[in-house]
Amino acid sequence: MNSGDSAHVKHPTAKTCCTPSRTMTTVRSKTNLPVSSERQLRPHDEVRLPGGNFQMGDHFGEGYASDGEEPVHTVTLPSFTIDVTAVTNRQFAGFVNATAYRTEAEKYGTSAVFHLLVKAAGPDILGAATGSPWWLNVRGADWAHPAGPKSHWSEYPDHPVVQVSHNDARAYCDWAGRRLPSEAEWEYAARGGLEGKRYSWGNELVPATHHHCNIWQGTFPTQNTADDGYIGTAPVASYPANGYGLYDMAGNVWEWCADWFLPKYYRASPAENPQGPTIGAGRVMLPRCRTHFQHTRIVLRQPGLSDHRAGLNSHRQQGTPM
Ligand SMILES: [Ca+2]
Repeated sequence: MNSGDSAHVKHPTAKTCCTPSRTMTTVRSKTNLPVSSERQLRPHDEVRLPGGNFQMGDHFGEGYASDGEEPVHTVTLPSFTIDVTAVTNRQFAGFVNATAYRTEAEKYGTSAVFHLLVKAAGPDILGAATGSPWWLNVRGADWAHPAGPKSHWSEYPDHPVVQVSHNDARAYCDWAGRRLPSEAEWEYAARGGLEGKRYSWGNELVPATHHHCNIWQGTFPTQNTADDGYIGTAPVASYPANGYGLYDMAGNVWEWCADWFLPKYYRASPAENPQGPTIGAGRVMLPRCRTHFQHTRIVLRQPGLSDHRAGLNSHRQQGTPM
């Protein structure tokens, strides 16, 4: 499917980072978990990006007004490093095994699973989300059982970990001696050196019939043709990297950023290394994904409460002290 410009109609309504400690279990992190030598468990491939200026925000006027993707504004960032992929199930299992950390989904006992992906007995399916009934509340769904009690992460070791809240993602980062990227860092990284493009590879969603990310094809939310190869999540790095060597900067999963979310923030955002507002309506998730072109654009942003978790919530890490 080629998105075509005619389809792009504006919706009407719509720190300090620790230097990674390489000593094992002798240092306590901010979440009171042992700080690991993550490289002993699984290398986090990362790239160092050059500092510089870029134009942040929606160049096409296609976003939901309530998401506050405009105005486009100049942002300057120092050099930083970022993981080349989202954190995988295998990596998150290393964290849990080392710390016995319990995610918020495990504490609550339930989480949301997309209705076509549920692997649970009938009594464990507790109901549908108001306003988005394709998300089902499933007892026993958590990072280790991403589709419900009848699934297990080991079936998908190289898929991005899901069912993690913002609090869970920060706990992981603290343990690894790293942090979540700011929203500005994430968008800068996602652009891959391109200026003012819609996607991290250009302006066409599927150029020359080559899929560059895992999203929905078909009639949402009932028919997914999986033209890109996947109905659920895809293993990380299943599609070409962007110009900075980063994978999956569109589609596949939502990724948490460090920033609080305020729709009006772009109107007053500082030009130098913005860190987001001091308080907001939840944390920034980028990019909302998987359903259509609107959810694949670099600039897409939406809030999520810090304990929000679902079958698409994931994260990647940023490694340079600020
Ligand atoms: Ca897909």
